[in-house]
Amino acid sequence: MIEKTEKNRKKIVFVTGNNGKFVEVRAILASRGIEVLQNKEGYPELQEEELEPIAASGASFVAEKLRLPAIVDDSGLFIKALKGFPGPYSRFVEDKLGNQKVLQLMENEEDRAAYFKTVISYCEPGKKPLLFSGLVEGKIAFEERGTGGFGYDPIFEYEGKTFGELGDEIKNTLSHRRRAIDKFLEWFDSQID
Ligand code: ITT
Repeated sequence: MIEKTEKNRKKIVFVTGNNGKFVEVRAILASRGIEVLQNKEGYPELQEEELEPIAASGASFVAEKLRLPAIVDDSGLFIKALKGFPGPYSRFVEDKLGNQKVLQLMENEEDRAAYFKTVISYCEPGKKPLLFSGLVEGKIAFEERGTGGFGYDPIFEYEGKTFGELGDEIKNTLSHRRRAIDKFLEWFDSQID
């Protein structure tokens, strides 16, 4: 059962080293009266082709370690013309190559289709991790545009604007992360009396 620290107020630990993610999740959950505490201690990430097992094992690890209910978020950008690359390797590719190199890989590709996916895993100590996923379809832009968001946002176009151009507030109404959190909230609300 979820800990209520005071009337209508709940706290969840979000284990992430990514401040962009943390700021988004904190904003979305704050609007629902949930306080999100960032923990940057990390967790061992499985090498898998899918985000789900990575998120599930991470949430389970941190819930046992902290002895607290915790969420982790594993996300990726999946580009159709590159057969889903960088997908689960998105962090590594952002660090080692960056947006400009990803755009170069896409230089001669007509098919710009791509999607962002987030898997949120929530776990309480001694319990199985739960999974909630969200996906948003878009296109890879031809150049970086916009200064909002983080990571791949300047090269991911949704209905003509990049996530970097949309700004955090609008991104948070329709993003992959928002869709995953909405599913989590639906479950979370059903657990509270
Ligand atoms: P944690 O595992 O500590 O949470 P991370 O940055 O390593 O942080 P991921 O592996 O889930 O997290 O992130 C995959 C990559 O995709 C990473 O480079 C992110 O910056 C990027 N990314 C994730 N969500 C994004 C979003 O909403 N917009 C743009 N880029 C995003």
